[in-house]
Amino acid sequence: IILFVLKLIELTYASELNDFEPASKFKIVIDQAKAPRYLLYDVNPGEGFNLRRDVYMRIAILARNLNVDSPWILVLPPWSRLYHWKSRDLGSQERISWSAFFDLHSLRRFVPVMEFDEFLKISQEQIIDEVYYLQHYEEGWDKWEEKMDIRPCLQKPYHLDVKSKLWHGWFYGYGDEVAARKFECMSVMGHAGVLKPFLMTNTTARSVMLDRAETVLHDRFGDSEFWEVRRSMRFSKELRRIADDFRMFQLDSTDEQDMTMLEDDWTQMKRKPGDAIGGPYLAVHLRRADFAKVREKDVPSIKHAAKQLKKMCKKMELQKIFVATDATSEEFAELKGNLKDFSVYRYEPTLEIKKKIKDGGVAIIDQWICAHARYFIGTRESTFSFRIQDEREILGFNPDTTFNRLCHEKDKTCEQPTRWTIKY
Ligand code: GFB
Repeated sequence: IILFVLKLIELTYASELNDFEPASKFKIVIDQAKAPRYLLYDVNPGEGFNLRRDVYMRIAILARNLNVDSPWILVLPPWSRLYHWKSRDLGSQERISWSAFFDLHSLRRFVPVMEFDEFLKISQEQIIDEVYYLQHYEEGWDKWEEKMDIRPCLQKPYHLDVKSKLWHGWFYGYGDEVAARKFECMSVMGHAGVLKPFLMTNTTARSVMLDRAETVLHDRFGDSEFWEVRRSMRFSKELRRIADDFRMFQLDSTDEQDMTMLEDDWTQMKRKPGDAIGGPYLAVHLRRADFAKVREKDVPSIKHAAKQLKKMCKKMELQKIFVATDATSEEFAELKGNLKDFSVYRYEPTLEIKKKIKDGGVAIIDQWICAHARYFIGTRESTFSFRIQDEREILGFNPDTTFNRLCHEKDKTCEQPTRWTIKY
C-alpha cells in the first residue's frame, strides 16, 4: 500500500517532483484518491540542525507506517531562528523551506512530504486542526513501558484566544499568522510508533501536529529502515554542487577519482565498505563555540587538536587538511599556526553566496566536503560529526577512515566512536 501511494504521487508529478508542485495540482491527485491527512511536527526550539534531522527520521518512519493504513502527508517544519545560526549580515534566517537544504525528490522516495507553505495554501484557512505537545510523565518512571496519555500541561507553550477559541503559539516563527483549533499535552514514553494507534483511532482530525517530537525515540535504531530514511535525506543539488566545486578546485578531489559517484535514485545505490577512496585530504570537524563550554571534557585545546591532525596526516601521507568548524577566526588562525607544514583549508563563501545559502547551507557544504575525505576525524558526541559519519557509510568508505574522533589532552583512553555501520 505504501508503495502504491508513493507511486501514485510520483507518477502524477513525474518530472516536476524535484521542484515545488503548485497546490492546485497536489489537490487534484489527492481528491481522486482517499483524502490524505497531514502530519506536522516541531522540535524543542533550542535543538540544533543535526538533531532536528534525526527527529525528522523518527517522524518520517511514523508517517510511513501511517501510510500503510491510509494516506498521510508529512508536512516539513520550516527552519526558523536556530540558536547556532548567528550571522547577522545575511538577512532573515527564518521560515526557510526544506528545499533550500534537501532534495525533496529524494525525501519523497521514502514518504510523501510537503512544505509548510504548501500546506497552508491547501488548507486555505491558516489553521492546524489539532496540536499535541509531547512531554514526559510528571511522576517520572521506574519501569520502562511504551505508553501515552493526555495529561495536564507541564509547561504552557500555547495560549487560547478566548474570543476566537483558537490556540496560538510559535508555529515555526509564523506566530499569529497560524493557529490551532485544539491543543492538548500528551505524556509519552516510548518510540515514535507508539503514537500510531492514537493518530489512527483517537482522532479524525485532518491535520495533526506533534510538538516536541524529539520526546519520542527511534522505533528501531540502525536497522535497514532507519538507513532507508537516512539515505533519502540527500542534500540539495545546489549545495552539493558548491561543495563539489570546492573539492575539485582546492582539494584535487573528484567523484570519479575518489570513487564516490552517486546514483540519481538513492534506492538504487548500494555500496560495500571500502568502495569509496575519498579525496587526497584529511577532514576534521572541530566543534567549538557553545560545545567547547558545555562539553569541556570532550573538546581538546587547539594545540592538542593540531597535534592529533599532524600525526594522522603523516600516517595517511596526506598534505591537505580541510577543517569544518564553528571556531572563531582567531581560533582557526591558531590552528593553522600549529600546522605550518600542511595546507589547511576552510570553506569561506563570499557574502553574496552566503546570503543565498545562509548559515545552514555553509554547514551542509562543510559536511559534504568532510564526507568525501580520505580520512575523517570528528568531535565526540557532536550530532554534526555523526551525520558526516552516516554520509560516509552511504558513500561506501571503510569504517576505519570514518569513526574517529579528536581527544582531549586529559583523555588517556581516547575511546573511539561506536561504529554505526549501514544496513540495506
Ligand atoms: O548541528 P548541531 O545540532 O550539532 O548544532 P551538535 C551545531 C550547529 O553549529 C550546526 C554550527 O548545525 C551549525 O549551525 N556548526 C557546528 C558548524 N559545527 C560546524 C562546522 O563545522 N561548520 C559550520 N559551518 N557550522 C549540539 C546542539 O550541537 O551542541 C545542541 O545540537 C547544543 O543544541 C549542544 O547546542 C552543545 O550536536 O554539535
